[in-house]
Formats: sequence, C-alpha cells, structure tokens
Amino acid sequence: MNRLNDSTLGALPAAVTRPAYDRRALQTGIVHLGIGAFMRAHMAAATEATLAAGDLRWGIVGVSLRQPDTRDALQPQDGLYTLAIRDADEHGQPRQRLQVIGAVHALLVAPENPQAVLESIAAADARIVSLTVTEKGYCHDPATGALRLDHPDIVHDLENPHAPRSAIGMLVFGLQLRFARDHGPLTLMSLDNLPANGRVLCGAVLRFAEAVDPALAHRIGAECRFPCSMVDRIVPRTTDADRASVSQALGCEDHWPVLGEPFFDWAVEDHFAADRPDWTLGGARFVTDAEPFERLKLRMVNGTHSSIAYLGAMAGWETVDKAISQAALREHMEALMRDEIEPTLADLPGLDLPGYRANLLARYANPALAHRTQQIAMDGSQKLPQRLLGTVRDRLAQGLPVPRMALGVAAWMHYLRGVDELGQPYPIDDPHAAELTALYQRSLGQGASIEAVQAMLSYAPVFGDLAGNAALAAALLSALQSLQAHGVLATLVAMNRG
Ligand code: CS2
Repeated sequence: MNRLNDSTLGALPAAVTRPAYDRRALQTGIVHLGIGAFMRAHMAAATEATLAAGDLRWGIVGVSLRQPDTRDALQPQDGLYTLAIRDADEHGQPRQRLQVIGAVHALLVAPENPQAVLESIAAADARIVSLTVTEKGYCHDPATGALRLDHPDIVHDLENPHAPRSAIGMLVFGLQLRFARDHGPLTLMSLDNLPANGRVLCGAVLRFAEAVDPALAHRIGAECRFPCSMVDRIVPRTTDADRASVSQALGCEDHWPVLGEPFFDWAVEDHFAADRPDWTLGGARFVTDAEPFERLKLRMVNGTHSSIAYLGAMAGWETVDKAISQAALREHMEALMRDEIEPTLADLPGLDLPGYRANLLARYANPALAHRTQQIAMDGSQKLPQRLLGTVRDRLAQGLPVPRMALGVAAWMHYLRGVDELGQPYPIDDPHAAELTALYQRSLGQGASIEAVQAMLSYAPVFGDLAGNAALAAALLSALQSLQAHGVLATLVAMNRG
C-alpha cells in the first residue's frame, strides 16, 4: 500500500475530503506546542477551514515536547493525516467521515533541536503560539495556579536558556529572541482544560520571565496577548486497529490518523496581539469572556467524564459508552448534573442546561469512539481541582450537600488502590503518583475511617483549603465505606435510591 502524502492525495476515494489549496504556498502563522491527537482533531481542523477558504497565512509548525513519534509518523506523509469523525447511524452501526488535514506543514521535536523551536517562535510570520501540553505541562500548582519555580523542568530551563524543555521555558526564550529581532507581538493561546487557561499561561510566562530578566517580563506583559478559551471535542487515543481501518478506507497508509466525535465547540476570546485566522469558518466562536463557557464545560463535561472514568475503571467498564450504558451509572450522572452541577451554573445567561445535559449523555453513548476510562483517569491530581472541586467548593460555601460530587472524588481516592474490582492491577499515571499511592496505602488502604479521609483531604496540591472541611469529609467517608465494602455498582444503586 502507498503512503499518504502530497503525491498520493489525488488517488484517495472521492468521499474523502482533502486539501484543495496549494500546500506549497502555505506560510507559517502558527507554532503549536504539544502536537498530540487532541489538537490535530480540534484547532488544526478549524484552521484547515480557513486555509480551504483561501487564507494561506496560517500553516502550522507542530512541536512535540518529548517524543519523536508524531514527527516520525507524519514527516513521511508531508504532515498530512486523516481526521476520522465517528458516530453511529440510526441502526446503531458505526460510521465515519474522513478528512485529510493539510494544515500542519512542518514538525519539530524539541529535545532534538530546542533552538529550532525558539527560532520558530521568533520567526517574523508567526503570530500565534498555541499550546496543548496537558494540565501538568504548565508546571504549576494545580490548587493555586501559580508556576512552581522549584519544578525540575523550570529549574533546568532557568539554567539552560538555549535548551529549554518546558513549554514555559520555550515560550520565554523564544520571545526573548523574537524581541531581539524586533519581530512584532505574539498571541500565546492555551487550549488546555484549565479554568482561565490564558491567565494561567500568562502568570506562568511572566513569573518565569521575571526570573530571567524583569525588563523582558515587562515587555511580554505589555505586548503579548493571552486569550482564554474553552475547547470541546472528545478525541480518544488512536489504536493500531484505528490505523489499520483508516488506512484501508483511504486505500493508502496513514501511520497516525486521529479520531473524534462530530461535536465540536471552541469559544476563544477575541483578544489577539496581531491578526488571526477566521476560525468561525471551522465552527469556532469569538467571545469577549470565555469564563462562562469554561465553567460550563469543565464542570459538566470534564467533571462528569472524570467521575465516569474512576467509577468505570474500578468497576471494569473499559470504555465510556460501556459505562454509561449501565442504567445505575447513567441515572447517577443525570442526577449529578441536574441536582449538583447545574445549580452552580444558574448565572450563565440564556443556556438550556437540560438540553446540554441530554446532548452530553448522547455524546458519551457514542459507540464508535471506544474512549477508554483508564485514559481519562490519568493525571487525576491535575484534573480534580477544576473539574470536581470547584463545584464542591461553591456548593459547600452555600451550605448545600454534595453526595454525588463526593462520590466522584471518593472514586478517585479509591482508584489509587491500583487494582480494579475484577482483580486487574493497573498503573497510576500521574505526576504525583508516588506520593499519592503512598498516602493511600497508609490511610484508606488500611480501611475507610474519618482519620483516613482527613489524611487524604490534607493533600494540599489537590485539595488546598478544603483540607479541614467536615461536611466534605463526611460525604467522602460514606462514599468510600460503600465503595470498599460493596463496590461501584451497589454504591450507585444505593445512591440512586436516596
Ligand atoms: C477528557 C477530555 O481525557 C480527559 O481528561 O475528559 O480530554 C475530554 O474528552 C475533552 O476535554 C472533551 O472536550
């Protein structure tokens, strides 16, 4: 089978959408740090629509921060890859719509050549640097949002200005080079699932720049822009079976297609330092304030996703669609949204929350995605604060109960046990894994008690000021006692019974 690349594009089946513009004429307007599946199914797809409309200034240089695997797969394909949008037809049969994306026209691997990354940030044509580096990539304290100057990558980067390895180090030293060349201001745009992601990024960049040179920090603060955004599309990790099935449908080999659901949403603040693509052509919305969109999405989508992930992983429900097909889990998720999350969103104007909820449950039921609960379960320490604990804090402050929210938090604690209810062990994939599993072993691992719950709650990087909260501790204790004694399903059934 031939390889997908510029020379084989013409031979693809007619049903496959492909770039009709002249890829050789692409300029590089965007540098993207963290070129994983998510960005390739989201921002790159929206950018593709602007290229298709004839604005060829927005080609993307994709940077991998750690591994060469994306570059190794896509370079022989001239940067081309397939986006497979998957769902089921009215008979429940899986179907997919294929589009070859041409927006990524250069790939870099930062550890191999950090200087090339700094050069790309400094290049005159680049006007936007975007990031999907996951929560932990900001080297910040998740409970407070502040950059950790003691983070090993940050310590390393402050000592190695020519070979940074964190996204924050690359941005600051790239901007230093850019300013030395007088190449105009830049927009730095986070696309990660963090509240006020632009402000978190801005805070981290300015704090790092302060440590390098206060004048540099001042200039970045004055000239650069950090729009916040809410991004939403479910993108499961590509498997070898996906590679094979997409390649077969294309009639040529694609070593790294990406998959996504039909749903796409992106609300980005229209706050750019220079010009920008018209991403509305690809389904985005430019807004003045992303906060309401973020709060809605982080609490409703990501909050329920993480709850499903820990409950599902413990019960042995391997994928989100399998988990949500369990009547007890579905009932719990519906009630969790309706009774506990949605009241914290009541101030959002003009929103049909019941409609949003129903649509979300339908997205989770998509059988063609096979989104693994274990994938979503990773990095819990980085995810819990904005996904679950914001809602918990708001409710506790108003004296409202949190039984269903607490079940999600308890399921995360229970998950630290490292073995599911079928006796299958799994690794805890989390930057704080060693500390957290040790803490679990000496507390909850000895049995659920109020002392054990309080010991877990005093883990400050996750729980911060919630440490001494008696109402939360009581709700967690009751959930944990039930999870330990009776398991996930019986706990859900009892919770639904009220
Ligand atoms: C998921 C998200 O993996 C996870 O943690 O919750 O990636 C989720 O699929 C997206 O944010 C949906 O927009």
